Amino acid sequence: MSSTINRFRQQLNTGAKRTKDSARRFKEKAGRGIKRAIGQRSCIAITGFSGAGKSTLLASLVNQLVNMDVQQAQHLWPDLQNRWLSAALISADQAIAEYPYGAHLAKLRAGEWPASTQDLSRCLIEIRLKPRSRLEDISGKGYVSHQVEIWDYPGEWLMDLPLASMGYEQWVSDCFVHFNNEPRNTLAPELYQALLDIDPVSVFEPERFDALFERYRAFLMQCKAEGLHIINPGRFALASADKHQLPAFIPLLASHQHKFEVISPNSWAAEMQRRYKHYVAGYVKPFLTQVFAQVDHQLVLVDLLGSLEQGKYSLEELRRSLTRVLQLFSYGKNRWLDKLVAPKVEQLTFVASKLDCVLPNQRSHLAELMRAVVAESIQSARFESTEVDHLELAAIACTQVGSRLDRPALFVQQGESAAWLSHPNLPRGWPNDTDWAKLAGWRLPLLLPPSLPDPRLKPWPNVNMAQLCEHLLGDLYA
Ligand SMILES: Nc1nc2c(ncn2[C@@H]2O[C@H](COP(=O)(O)OP(=O)(O)OP(=O)(O)O)[C@@H](O)[C@H]2O)c(=O)[nH]1
Ligand SMILES: [Mg+2]
Repeated sequence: MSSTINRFRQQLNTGAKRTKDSARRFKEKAGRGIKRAIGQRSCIAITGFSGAGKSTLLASLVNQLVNMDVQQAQHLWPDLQNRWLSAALISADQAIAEYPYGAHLAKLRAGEWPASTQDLSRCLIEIRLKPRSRLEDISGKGYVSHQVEIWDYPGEWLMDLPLASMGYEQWVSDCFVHFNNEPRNTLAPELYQALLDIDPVSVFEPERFDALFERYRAFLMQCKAEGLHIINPGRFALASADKHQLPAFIPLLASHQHKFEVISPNSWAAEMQRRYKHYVAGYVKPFLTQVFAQVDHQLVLVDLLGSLEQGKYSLEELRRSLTRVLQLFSYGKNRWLDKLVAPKVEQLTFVASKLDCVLPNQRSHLAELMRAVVAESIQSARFESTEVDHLELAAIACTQVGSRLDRPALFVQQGESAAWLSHPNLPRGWPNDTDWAKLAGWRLPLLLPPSLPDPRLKPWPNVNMAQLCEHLLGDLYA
C-alpha cells in the first residue's frame, strides 16, 4: 500500500514538474514570438550535418559581430557604418545552455578546432544601433537594440529530424531499402540478415536485443565514417550517447514484408514501437520545436569538399538527406500574426564551407556544384516567396592565396612547415564518372587553424565572412 502511495506521490511530483517546465517553455516561446513579431529579434538556424563547420562558423560570426570595427574595418558597408554602435553576447535564460564562445575562441587561438559538439546551446547577440529617428527611440536610450538568436547542436541530431514525420513502420521500410542498396548492402550483409531473422511478433528478448543493438550502433558509426548522412537513431552515432538514458531501438526488417494486425504487448514489435515513439516524442520533436520552429533565416551549411572526398555515395546521400530535412519546414513570407502563430522561414541561404581549401580559379566550380546538390531540395520544398541564395565561405582561412608558376595558388603554413596546396579539378555541377575518376584517391587536407591574433586588435583571416554578415543583417538597415 505504502509503495503505491509513494508511486502516486512520485507521479504527482513528476507531473507538477512537467507542468512547470511546459509553462516555462511556453512563456519563453511566447516571449521569443513577440520579440520576433515586433522586429526586436531574428532567429537564424544553421542547418548542417556533423563536421559541416557549424560551431566554427558560429565562433567566427560572433567574432565578426562583437569586434565589427576591427574585423570588418575594410569591408564596412555604408548603411552599417552610419548606424552601428556595438554588439555583445548576452544571456537571457539561465535554463538554456550558452554557446561556449569563449572556449571556442581560446581553442582556435591555441591552433585547434572546436571539439565535435555533443549538446544543444544557444548564442544570443544583442546589436545596438543608432536610432533612425527620435520616434524609434521613445525611451531616449540613444540606441535601438536587436537580438540575434542562433543555436549550435550536434550534426547527428539533424539526421533524426525526418523521423518527426514518420511512424516506426515507415522508418523500417526506409531502412529496408537502404540495407538493400549500395553502399550499405556491402557494408553490413550479416547485420542485415540478423535483423531480418527476428520474428517481430515473437516475445522480446532483452539480451539478444542488447547484443544486436551494439552491432547496429557500430554500423551507424561505420556509416558516419563513410560520409553517409542518413543515420538513425542519429544520437547513437555520438560517442557520448548512453543507451541507458536514451531509448535504443533497431529496425525489425521482417516487419517490412508483413503487416501485423494484432501484436502482443510483450513482442519485439511492440517494444520497438514504444521505444521509437518515446525517442521521437522525447528527443526529436522537442529539438525541432526549440531550434527550428521560429526561424527567420535558415543557413544550410554544406561540406561539399568532404563529400567529394568521400565519394559518390556520400554526395548522393547528402543531396537526399538535405531534401528530407528541408521538406520539414514551411517557407514563405510571414504576416505579422504568422510570426506568432505559424512562423515560416523567409530567407534560405545555402552556404558551402571550407572555401579556403579551394584554388581561387575553381571557387566558382564549388558554387555550381552547390546549385546542383540543392536543386532537388529547392524543387521539393515549397519555397514560394522565400529568398534563396548561395554563398561560399571559409569561417577561418587556413590558406593564403599566392602565385606559383604564374598561376594563383594556395599557400599553407602549419607550424614550422609550409607547403603549396593543390587538388584535382572540381566538377562544374553534378559530377559524372570522369569527374569521379579524377577525384579518386584525393584527400582533403586536414588543416589546423593558423596563428590567430587577439581579435580585438587584428582581423582574423576568413573568406567572405563580411558578405555573410551583410547578408544576415541586411534587413536591419533596410
Ligand atoms: N579549412 C577549414 N576547415 C574548417 C573550417 N571550419 C571547420 N573546418 C574543419 O571542419 C571540422 C568540423 O568543424 P565544426 O565546426 O566542428 O563542425 P560542426 O558542424 O560543428 O560539427 P559537429 O559539432 O560534429 O556537428 C573542423 O574540425 C575543421 O577540421 C574552415 O573555415 N576552414
Ligand atoms: Mg559543432
